[in-house]
Amino acid sequence: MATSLPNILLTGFDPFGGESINPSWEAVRALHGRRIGGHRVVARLLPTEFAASLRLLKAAVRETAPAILLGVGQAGGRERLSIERVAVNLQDARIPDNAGARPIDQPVIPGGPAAYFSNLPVKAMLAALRDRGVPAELSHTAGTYVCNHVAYAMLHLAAKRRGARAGFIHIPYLPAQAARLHGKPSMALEEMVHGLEIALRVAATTRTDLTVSGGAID
Ligand code: PCA
Repeated sequence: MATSLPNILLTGFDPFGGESINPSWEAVRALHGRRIGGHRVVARLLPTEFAASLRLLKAAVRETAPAILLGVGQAGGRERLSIERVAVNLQDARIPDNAGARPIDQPVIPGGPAAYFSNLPVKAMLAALRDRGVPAELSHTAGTYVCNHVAYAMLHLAAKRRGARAGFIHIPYLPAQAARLHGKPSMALEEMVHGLEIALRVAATTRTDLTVSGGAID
């Protein structure tokens, strides 16, 4: 029965920084209700706000009791699906969030560890994306803005819930956004949705990650 499937909580953000669209919500909402790897996808919109995003995230976790949490956010300027490996316990906002808050050097969770690694099989996810021809990379920083904030909170929540796993993927601008900016890469929405579906399938069906190099020197 559909209702007995474990849930994947998949989140996207509303537009910020002067944009009128956020590719993360467009991509995420296309997967709402889908069955992937024996799990049911529940998509939720989070505001690009430090405080409210965590309130909504916690409520969504209580409501859906997810086995997997995957946050998705826009990283304008990146040219590939960017699988984040780490989130840090730091808020340092370059621009105010959508509520006007601009925290500087504040922790996401006071007293929490300095950082968490994603416990999703990030290298297997990357390999599957590349095999299927979707441009993807591992990233070692999710920044210090609202995406890192939500990624850190997801990993913190997953660490406290037995068996729960969490991660975060940054995605490029959509072509319509890049068309108004000079020299910025973009990716079609269908490609992003396809890529997220591949990544989620691997996450849902793979327990042990690949031991292959994914390191970076710079
Ligand atoms: N990207 C921002 C926050 C919301 C989003 O989609 C970030 O990378 O922090």
